[in-house]
This record gives sequence, structure tokens and C-alpha cells, in this order.
Amino acid sequence: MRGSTREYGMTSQIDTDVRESIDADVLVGIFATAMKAKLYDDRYRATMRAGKISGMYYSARGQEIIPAAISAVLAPDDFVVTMYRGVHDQIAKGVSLRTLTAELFGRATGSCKGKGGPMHITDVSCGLIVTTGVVGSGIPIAVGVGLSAQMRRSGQVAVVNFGDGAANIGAFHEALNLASIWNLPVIFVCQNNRYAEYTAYSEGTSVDQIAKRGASYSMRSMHVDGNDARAMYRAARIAIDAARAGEGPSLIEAVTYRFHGHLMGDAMEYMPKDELKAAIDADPVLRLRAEIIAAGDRTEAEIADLERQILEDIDDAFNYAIAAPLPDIAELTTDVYGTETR
Ligand SMILES: Cc1ncc(C[n+]2csc(CCOP(=O)(O)OP(=O)(O)O)c2C)c(N)n1
Ligand SMILES: [Mg+2]
Repeated sequence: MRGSTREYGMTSQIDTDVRESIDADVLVGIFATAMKAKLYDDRYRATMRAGKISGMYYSARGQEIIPAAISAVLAPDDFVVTMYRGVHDQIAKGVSLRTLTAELFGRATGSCKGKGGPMHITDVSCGLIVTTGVVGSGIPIAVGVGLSAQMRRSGQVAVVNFGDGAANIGAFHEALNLASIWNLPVIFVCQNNRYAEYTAYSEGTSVDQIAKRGASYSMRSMHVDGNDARAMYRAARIAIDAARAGEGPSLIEAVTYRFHGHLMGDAMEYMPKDELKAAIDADPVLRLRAEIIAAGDRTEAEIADLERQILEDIDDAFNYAIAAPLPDIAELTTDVYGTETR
């Protein structure tokens, strides 16, 4: 489109107070994914506390419903880009627990042969394109992934997860602008957990809703309760269906909360105790669990069985990763440069 002929018609703020009525099996699927991410995170922190592994860990506890609902809409060959606080996104996209845990532990059998580690979990085989440690840096990468899908006419879409702090980084604005101009199949998911490192949302962000920023880029935008499976599923469905239909990108601001501070060891003094307690009391995964049982969609015993199976899989993955070898020194210089594929 050239000169002044562009029509800026795509801007729309979609009302996400409306919740989707979801088929019971889909809802249980969202719960199973979210519970898997929760139990995995619980185990990871316990293993660190026991001194069995070291390193930096950015817990995503509290934010699990967001990727669980998104993955209920995504196809296996769609793409996801995420960030250091990303275990929930990685599990939801289908990275195997063994491969994931081995990579987190820096083992040779990890998804990047132990050379990526927690900050760079990548598993192209299931569409997890990359995990980044630089705030906001995954956002333009997802634009490139979306451009590739568009050029190949593959019908695939790219989802990128980032935090509220990342929405104040220049790359966020450049990426949204380009995705809008080129009508790319990208879904920008801001997981607004109300804090950027140790800075409260209102101290660092000029708008009350990040979703409002979508209007600057003529982009379909939604402000949604990311802890509500039905609302989150509806937002994901609108955005993903639109991207797949050639109707361009969307911005979803999913409001949530993180339960364990910025990283393991954070004293969390900047987070009001009553605010934290209220968030934990309303644990979205446990809330969904109770809802499913109350509605009669599954019995308590059926859910307990599901959780037992998840815990067995987690045990298996941790045992596998602990026993796995570290990368050989000869690996130091392999995979440093790409090879020509064309
Ligand atoms: C470009 C850049 N600046 C600063 C940092 C240090 N840093 C790491 S995480 C973080 C806060 C990001 O907050 P947010 O985007 O809300 O994500 P959250 O950690 O809350 O999930 C900062 C400032 C970094 N990694 N990269
Ligand atoms: Mg944040």
C-alpha cells in the first residue's frame, strides 16, 4: 500500500468481560496443562531449596492459565516465543518434561544439548522457537516468525509472551508497528503480572491498560483477566482465528499476578502483603479445579488421578535430568554457526 491510501480500519478494543462457554473437555484440558505447569514449578523450587540444583529461576506460579488457554486454541505446528519466566509457556507448547528439565539443568540431553540453559529454552520440534533473557527481545523475533509464515502461506501463527515491563521497551513498539503494517499473523501476549523486576506497574507505565497501546498501531486489542480460563480462551480464540484468517495481529493484555517475586530469593518487600495474600488465596489453577468439580465435569477422584499421573511424569523428568551427562567439551564449538538451508 502506497502514499496516503492506507485505511486504518482495524483498530478495535474487544470487550473481554464476556466469557466463552467452553466445552467441558476443553476446560479440563486447560486445567490439566495449567496444573502440570504449577506442579512442575512447585517441584523446581523445592529442588532448588533442597540445594540439588543452582542457578537463577523466575517462577511463573500464578500465571499458568494464560498459556494453558492459548495452547487449547493453537495447533501443534504454530509457533511460540517466550522469556526467562517461561516454564508455563514451554510446558503448554508441549516441550517434553524430560527435554525441558535436562536443558534447565544444562545436560547434554536437553533441547539445546545443555548449551542454552534456563534463559534460552528452544525446541523447534514442537514450535517453541526461542526463549530470551533480554527484556522485550522476543517480540520482534515473533514478527519475523509471523512474516515467514505469511510468505510461506502456511497458515501458521506466532504467539509471543512478554511482561508488562517489556511493553515499555522500544522493541515492543517497533514490532507492533511492523506487524500491523504487514498484517502479520502474530499474537502479542502481555502477561501483566503487575511488576517489572522490583517496580510496580503504575511506577513504570504511562497507561492504565497496556491494551490501549494497540490503538496506536491500529491493532485489535483485548484487556483480559488472564486468571479466568473462559475469558482467556475467548481472547485467544478471537486473536488466533483472526491471524489464521489473514486478518492480522492482535494484542492481548492478560492481567495476572506472580506469587514468588522476580526470581528465587527475592525478599518481595516491595509487594504489599495483603495484595500477595489475596492473589494466592485466589490461586487461578486451584479455582479452576474447584469449578470443574463443582460443575460435575470431573470428580475429585478423577482430578486426583490426573494429578498423580502428572507428578509421576515430573519425577521421571527430574530423575532423568539429574542422571544425564553434562555436554562434552568437544561440543563447545558446535552449533555456533548455522548452515545454509536453501
Ligand atoms: C533490556 C533489559 N533491561 C533490563 C533487564 C533486567 N531485567 C530482567 S527482568 C526485568 C523486569 C521485566 O519485567 P516484565 O517485563 O514485567 O516481566 P516479568 O519479569 O514481570 O515477567 C528487568 C528489568 C533485562 N534483562 N533486559
Ligand atoms: Mg511483569
